[in-house]
Amino acid sequence: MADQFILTTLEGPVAILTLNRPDVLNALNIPLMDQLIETMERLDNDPAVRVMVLTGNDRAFAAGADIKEMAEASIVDMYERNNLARWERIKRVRKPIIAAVSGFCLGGGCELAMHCDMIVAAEGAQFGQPEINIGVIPGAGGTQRLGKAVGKYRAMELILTGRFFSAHEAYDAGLVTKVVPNELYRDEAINIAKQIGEKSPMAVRFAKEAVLKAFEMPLSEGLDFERKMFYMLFGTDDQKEGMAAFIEKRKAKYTGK
Ligand code: DAK
Repeated sequence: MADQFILTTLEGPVAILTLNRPDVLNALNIPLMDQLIETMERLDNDPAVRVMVLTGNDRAFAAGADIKEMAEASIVDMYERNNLARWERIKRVRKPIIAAVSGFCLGGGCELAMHCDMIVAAEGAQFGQPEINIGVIPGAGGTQRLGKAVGKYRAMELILTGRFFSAHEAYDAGLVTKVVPNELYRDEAINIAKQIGEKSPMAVRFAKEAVLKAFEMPLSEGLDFERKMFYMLFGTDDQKEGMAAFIEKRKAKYTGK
């Protein structure tokens, strides 16, 4: 049987995906990435799941792409592996994904966290884009997404020096949603996921899509997109239920219809 690089558990509407190559600090090799993407796509299509939490272990979320897998590769090897296509599929997952980060969150690991919609970090977590130290640059969006999160001048320093930075620095710079005591990172991510799991699933997915558009579209087009998504929700049972529940002073029960 193939190694199981992704462990999956369910807590109500929350699916928890755990990266599982602990011996190499969850270095992201191709088999792990393939399993991760297959798992995410399966859960994205499973109506019982409303939110995903992606985590590693206490020592590492992920210390980057697997350096040993690419050390001897040629340009053609890298091109034919077509890794970017794998990452594009993560970008297309419609349900929210919360990264629960402890320990090392480096290189491709940091980029993976940035593909998620929120990042909950243990206070001892260490972030970084250290690719410059091994003669390359970030290749899964780090040069673009880190700058969008923390601004050009901080991203430039972090990417050009490759230095590690703490969870608190990441939070202060806007990369991290929340910093919590070391023992609570997983619980807190699940706690946020459960809150989201109680909302209308269609509204949640539309909200995710609309927020992400802000990073890809000019403001006027983003506003137009938001307005259309807003109107479309009036075609759902959940909008009727949500507003009726408010008026009747009761808790809404969303069905995802
Ligand atoms: N790859 C492979 N193995 C790794 C690894 C990695 N990224 N990080 C750690 N390991 C392995 C170590 O080799 C070691 O294995 P053994 O020697 O025991 O067999 C084991 O994990 C434990 O690591 P250490 O012994 O080094 O542990 P320390 O506590 O001393 O140090 C460390 C921890 C995180 C500071 C250190 O391991 C380290 O610096 N790791 C490398 C961090 C790094 O440079 N990360 C960036 C890699 S480049 C792309 C998509 C993605 C990417 C590029 C393109 N496309 C879509 C095109 C991403 C690139 C990268 O992430």
